[in-house]
Parts: sequence; structure tokens; C-alpha cells
Amino acid sequence: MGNIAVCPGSFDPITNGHLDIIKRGAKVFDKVYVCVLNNSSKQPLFSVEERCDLIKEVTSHIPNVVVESYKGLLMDYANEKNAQAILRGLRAVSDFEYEMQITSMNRVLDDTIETFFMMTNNQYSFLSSSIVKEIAKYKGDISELVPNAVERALKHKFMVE
Ligand code: COD
Repeated sequence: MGNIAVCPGSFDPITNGHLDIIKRGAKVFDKVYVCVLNNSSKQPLFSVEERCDLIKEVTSHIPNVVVESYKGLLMDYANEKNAQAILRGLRAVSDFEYEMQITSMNRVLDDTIETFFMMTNNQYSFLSSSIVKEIAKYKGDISELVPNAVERALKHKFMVE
């Protein structure tokens, strides 16, 4: 069966920072399920389907990555997939408190699945989906921050809005 990890997130939309975590995770785990979940404190720009399609497109070259979405709790999804690990990225100290809270909560829900953190690559430490959306909205250059497919999708989104 091998080691299975779930890499969960809103991915609204996926950035080079997310992609870096997914790529590095796929070298360590036999299979990585990238799962688009609902974060109730965020108002998404892209639909769940649009987010999944973009992730599928930009990870299609990584054979052991599977992209899905899920409507319920992360830990229920992880159990359905027989995952041993949750994989998260850490950018700065500011991420720490939030990550600690959800990791502790998830452990209350299921203490058999461990959460692993990977430090961001320095070049992506400032990068977030929100910053990318803001720059794209005001027609700034995001070509170094997101894959080409995501850049196109953002341009299209802000053209039709
Ligand atoms: N470099 C490295 N890592 C990064 C970068 C970057 N530049 N940018 C983002 N990341 C990491 C984040 O730290 C995170 O680990 C991951 O990538 C995904 O980030 P986001 O922002 O897309 O996703 P979040 O934080 O909104 O995801 C929250 C969940 C959707 C996972 C959470 O709300 C959830 O589990 N929802 C389902 C319901 C549930 O189970 N709730 C109970 C939780 S206690």
C-alpha cells in the first residue's frame, strides 16, 4: 500500500508555493492526494471544480499525485484514503499559530494520522493565493508567482468580472 499523504487546502488558486510543497511531498510519499476542501473563513474566487482542474493541469506530470475535492472534514477524507499523513506547508511565524490550532483539532478528531510540515522555499515565503489575486486584479505581473495555466485563468476571471 505504501505511505499515503493528503495535502489539503483551499488552493484558490494554486500558486508556485503550493506546487513546490506538492512536488517535494511527492518525492517523500508513495502517493499524495491533493484535496480541495472548504475553509469556512474564506470566500473563494474560483469554484471547487475550477480549482481542481487547475491543480490537475499543473501536476499532470507527477505520476503519484491525485487531485480530488471533498465536502466534509479533512480527517474523514484522510481516513477514506487510508492516509498516514497530512502534509502542510509553513511560510512564516505567522502561519504557525493557525497551523497549530488546526493540527491540534485534527488530532482530537483522529490521533492515528500525523501532520507533517515542510518549510517553504525561501523564494516563495511571501507568496499566498490572496496576494496573487490582489496583484492580478490590478493587472500586475504574476508570471513568476503562479503556473501559466493559473495566470491565464486569473486574467480571464478578472476580465469577465
Ligand atoms: N509556501 C509554502 N506553503 C504554502 C505557501 C507557500 N508560499 N502558500 C500556502 N502554503 C501552504 C499553507 O501553509 C497550507 O499548508 C497549504 O499550503 C494550503 O494553503 P491554503 O491557504 O490553500 O489552504 P487553507 O489553509 O485555507 O486550508 C485549510 C483547510 C481547507 C485544509 C481547512 O479549512 C480544512 O481542513 N477544511 C475542511 C473542514 C475541516 O476538516 N475542518 C476542521 C479543521 S480543524
